[in-house]
Amino acid sequence: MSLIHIRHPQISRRRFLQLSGISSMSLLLGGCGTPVFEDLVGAVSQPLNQKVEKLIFNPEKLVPEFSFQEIQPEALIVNSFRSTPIIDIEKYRLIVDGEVNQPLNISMAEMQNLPLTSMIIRHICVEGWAAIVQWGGVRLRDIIALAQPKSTVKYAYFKSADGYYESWDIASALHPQTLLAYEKNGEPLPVENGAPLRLASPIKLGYKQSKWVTQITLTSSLSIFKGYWEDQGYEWFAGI
Ligand SMILES: Nc1nc2c(c(=O)[nH]1)N[C@H]1C(S)=C(S)[C@@H](COP(=O)(O)O)O[C@H]1N2
Ligand SMILES: [Mo]
Repeated sequence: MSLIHIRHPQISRRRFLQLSGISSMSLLLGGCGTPVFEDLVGAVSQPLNQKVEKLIFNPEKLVPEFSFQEIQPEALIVNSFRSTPIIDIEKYRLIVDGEVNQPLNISMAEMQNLPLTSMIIRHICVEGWAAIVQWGGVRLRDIIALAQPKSTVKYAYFKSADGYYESWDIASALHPQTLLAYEKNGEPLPVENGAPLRLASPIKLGYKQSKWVTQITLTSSLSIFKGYWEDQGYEWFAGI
């Protein structure tokens, strides 16, 4: 049983500045001045800011992970309901918006400078298959903390480049094992599996784990559209 491995466990403010690069951080700030800069750095060097902490109402029980030997490289079936989108990595940006104080626009280069977490978990698809997979990426809670959500936030909406969409309760989105993954089984994430960025989490069924995520919107209310499968009758919470 391995717990989550964090490659930069105690990331110092100075190290974070080096990793991010001040010039690229200005992109995170949307080109405006530096007063919020210290806040942004603080938000990642401590795992959560207080605003985010307030949003967590469930205990953060960690799901036990698997060992490296248990990975099943062939078992993860590509399950895409529309065609695989073509995404230009250089132009790709993850947008984080909604009820936040600091909307974000993050490139993959910036993403890869944030602390990397790796986990080995079981992916479960309701169509009757499962696979033990290693995912590497950034904790979604770190991205949410950077955006400085307002205390009204209860849900996260995920838009994907293939037209897929999903919504999650904020507690599940903030769970420490919910990642925005860009690696699969130690390799760069293949495009069929959702590159450049997909959700990966041991606490939700496969259809909640959006591939090719382009936009995350934090909101206080769910719309009548809850998710690609949910809107056809599948369960919304879909916890495991
Ligand atoms: N954007 C997008 N995300 C998606 C899907 C999809 O069709 N489009 N399929 C979902 C389903 S049902 C499953 S089981 C997993 C499959 O992930 P994989 O193709 O990497 O195995 O992706 C989920 N995320
Ligand atoms: Mo699935």
